[in-house]
Amino acid sequence: MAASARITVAAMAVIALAASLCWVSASASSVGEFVHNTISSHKIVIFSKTYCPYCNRAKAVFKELNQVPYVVELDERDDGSKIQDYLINIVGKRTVPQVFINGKHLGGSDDTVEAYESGLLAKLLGIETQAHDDL
Ligand SMILES: N[C@@H](CCC(=O)N[C@@H](CS)C(=O)NCC(=O)O)C(=O)O
Repeated sequence: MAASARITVAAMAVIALAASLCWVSASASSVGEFVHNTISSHKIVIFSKTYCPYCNRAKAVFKELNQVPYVVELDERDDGSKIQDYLINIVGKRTVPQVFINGKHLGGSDDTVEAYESGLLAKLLGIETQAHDDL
């Protein structure tokens, strides 16, 4: 192969590599943007999976409190796995559910039930509650 052809091939490889790095980074930042926008624009956010019993338990808490959370079902989205990976940066784990109240991380299902039972959740939501049902 002539020297000029080798240079052209090398240049094309560099351009392809740069383009793929840009694509990966744009896709990661759009996932991050989605996560942060979602958390900051809804009072209650649950990152969930439709078939997850722990997620159903967390959803039941909000139903009990007559609150309607904004639910992101990760198993119903093409970028669900990327969102779940991104959430590790914020919550330190890869399990669902992950619950956010007023932009702040509350925790998973156990944390949500605990906060419900202690009255902390009602306090965070600024609502009154009566006696708690076991969930
Ligand atoms: N103790 C955790 C349990 C959560 C959990 O184990 N969730 C399962 C789904 S039901 C999970 O995230 N598994 C890993 C995955 O789905 O990627 C909590 O209270 O949230």
